[in-house]
Amino acid sequence: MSTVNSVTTDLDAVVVGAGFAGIYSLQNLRNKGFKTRVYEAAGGVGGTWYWNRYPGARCDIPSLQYSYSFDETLQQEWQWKNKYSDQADILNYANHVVDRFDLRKDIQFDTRIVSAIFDEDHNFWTITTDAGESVTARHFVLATGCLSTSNIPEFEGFDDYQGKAYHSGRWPQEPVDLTGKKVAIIGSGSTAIQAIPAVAELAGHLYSFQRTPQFTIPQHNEPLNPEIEKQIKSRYATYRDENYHSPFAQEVSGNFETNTFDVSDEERTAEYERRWQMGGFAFLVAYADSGSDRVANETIADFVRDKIRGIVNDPALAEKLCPDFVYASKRPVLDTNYFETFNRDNVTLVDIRDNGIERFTETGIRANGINHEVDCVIFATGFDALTGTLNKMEIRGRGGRLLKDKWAEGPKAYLGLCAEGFPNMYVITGPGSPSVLTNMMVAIEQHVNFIADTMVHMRANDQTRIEAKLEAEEPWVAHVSELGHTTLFTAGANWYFGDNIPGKPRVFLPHVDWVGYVEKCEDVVDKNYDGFSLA
Ligand code: NA7
Repeated sequence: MSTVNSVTTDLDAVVVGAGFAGIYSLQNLRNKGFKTRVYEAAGGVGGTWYWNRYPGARCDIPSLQYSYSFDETLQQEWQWKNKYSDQADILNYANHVVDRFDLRKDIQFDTRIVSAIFDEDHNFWTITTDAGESVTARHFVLATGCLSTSNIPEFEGFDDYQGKAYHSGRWPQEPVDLTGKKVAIIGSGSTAIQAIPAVAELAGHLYSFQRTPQFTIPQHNEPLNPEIEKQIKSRYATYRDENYHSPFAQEVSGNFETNTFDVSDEERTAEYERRWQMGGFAFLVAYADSGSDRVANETIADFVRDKIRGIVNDPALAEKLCPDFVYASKRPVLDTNYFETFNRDNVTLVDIRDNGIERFTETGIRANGINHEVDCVIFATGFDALTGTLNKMEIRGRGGRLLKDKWAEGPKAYLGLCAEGFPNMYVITGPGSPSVLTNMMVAIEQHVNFIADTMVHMRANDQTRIEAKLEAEEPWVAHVSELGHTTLFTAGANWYFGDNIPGKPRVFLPHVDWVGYVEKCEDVVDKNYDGFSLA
């Protein structure tokens, strides 16, 4: 509880969201003596892993890395089954952490925050839930996730459709039986690429509605090798520290010295083959210029297209599955038997690249003049990334200004964490921070540590207000964009820019240089919160 300027707040901090960011915020802030409460719209913890229960849902970062590092005993004791964990195992882990640290009692479930209003005379937030309950807190922490607002495009005739329909990111809590059913999956991003092989095993027939074919490389998931586990756990803290200081905040065996055309064609192909067998995100850093030079990048694209032609039996179908954009200008995908699945008799690719979906009908989806009758449609159509969830809330900062209005032409936040005009408010892995271009667990821990340490600093110095300065925020936003444009992440239409949401301002949202970002945050603190005003 805080008492300043004769105002006592109910709480030191309100945290919105009980995914991995919210869970660690609660653990860390409570540990530092801050009275904290988490509000969560869902009926349980886990965030992304609570909602994304679609068949095949799996993390694309190895679990020995996609897990908390803040507690040595936790990381030593917890045993993962597989190299890459599925949704159920990750959710199980989230619940374990919550119970282990006795966090559940400070999480209010089934409660959505609808508004947060800042009192600039007394430096606190009044936060109101969908049940009309209001609470006051000095600090307001948005742990709402980067991909938490589903995108369901509008399709003509959808109201006529009589079958079932689910968005992957709002998958029902009760089991969905797809056995023997005719199923449509719309989309060909990470989600669809995970779901298609899993659903094909169950469904009577699966129709994959593909607008843009994707690059994907094998994940090569396997039971966790006990030797590797032992080796990592014998030096876990050091291993975490190495990853913390590595590009993308994870272990990637990158080649940062040699350029693509420094080696012969044969040598390069052998290297790509090695990386194909290795799986994971290994291609992105095959050579120093793979992610920045278009001609170099095209050699990766050619290699993957040849692989597709080698896997898919029908040559015409293989061509339809071949992507023609810059590799990694859409988020690279990892798969298990994705292209192989199109060799099955019960799978049909519906190529909607030219004409899109015409309309939904009572019985299914009409495309290319054909009505595909289905029992169930799965929208794997992505998310209003990074800003969607924040813009839905009524968040009013100084002068009653709405965050949504401040962000009308694109989100602006210093370090991708704090917005000018919105004191004592923090967006964990927000737009303008490395977020989705990293191992999210590491990015979350870094932001939460920054916030918790800032609050400790403020408490020690009798400060009740921290706010990003406009003169720091504006150059930061420009810097994130400029940096992005030095890479090929910006070389196409993608959700990093918000291209998937009609009307969304086109701004490149993630900061591409994790290592530089961490150094900047450390520098900000060393220089007594450079770019912030503290009062
Ligand atoms: P993505 O990567 O945004 O993929 C969405 C897919 O849905 C993509 O193939 C889109 O095609 C397709 N889409 C979107 N709207 C339509 C319409 N109107 N018609 C047909 N197809 C459409 O979302 P995911 O859930 O797969 O992955 C999101 C992230 O989650 C992922 O990057 C990981 O970080 C985890 P398009 O490419 O726009 O032509």
